[in-house]
Amino acid sequence: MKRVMSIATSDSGAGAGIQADLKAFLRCGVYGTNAIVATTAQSTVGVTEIYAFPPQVAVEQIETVVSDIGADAVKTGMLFNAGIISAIAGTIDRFRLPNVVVDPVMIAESGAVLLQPDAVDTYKNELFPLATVITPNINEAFALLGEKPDEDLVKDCAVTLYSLGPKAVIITGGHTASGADLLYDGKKFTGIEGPVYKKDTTHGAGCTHSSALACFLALGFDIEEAAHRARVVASEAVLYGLDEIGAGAGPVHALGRILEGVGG
Ligand code: PXL
Repeated sequence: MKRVMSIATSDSGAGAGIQADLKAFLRCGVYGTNAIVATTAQSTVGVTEIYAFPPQVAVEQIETVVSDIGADAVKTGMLFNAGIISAIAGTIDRFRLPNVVVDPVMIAESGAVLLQPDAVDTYKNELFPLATVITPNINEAFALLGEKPDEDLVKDCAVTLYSLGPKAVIITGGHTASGADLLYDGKKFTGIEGPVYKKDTTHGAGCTHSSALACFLALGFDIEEAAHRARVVASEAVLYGLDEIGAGAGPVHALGRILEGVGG
């Protein structure tokens, strides 16, 4: 079985973060491992607290897991501060980890700040150059460049992000009019179309997408095919999302289609 590691933050409500990543890994048929860099006290309503671990805590989890289990791909999610990002980049580089998907999580749907502002440069200088794919949403893509989101300039934005060193950029479309993801691999732009479900159960959609992308790269698909497949997994997780869980935006349900008719 292929092995994929999530390097990210815990969501106690289990809709996003490490918990969403592990559910997506199961959905995609890989063995998931994790390094927890920080933890949130969080529900469907919002984030009440964030506690970041010292960077070495994450480094030791990666070293321990990789030297036994190994990894065919890794995804990074919420990394919260510059010290953690820098330590993760150094460890990914030291172990030459393959198929690195970087989801530069910055702000939760609820508005909570999930990345300290002074950490943006560390992403750009240290982690993006090691990435196979980076997967910002449109708000994150422009925020990384210190700009306001503008759907007319999204291709320029992708080109600028590509120049920072990843092999490809996917600007996810969940927050745009068309809903398509935009893939740029340094040569061409590809629109990754997929169904857009008018549902509020989007908490964890970005995490599910980047995790699924890492899985499909681990499974040997090229970036474009992996992007199409990840889009399907993320859209389905929203479609099957769980309105009945909590009072806020319900969590996605990555296993919804597979579990249809079972239990519940
Ligand atoms: O969806 C981005 C995200 C990632 N990681 C954690 C989160 C969130 C959004 O709320 O809480 C832990």
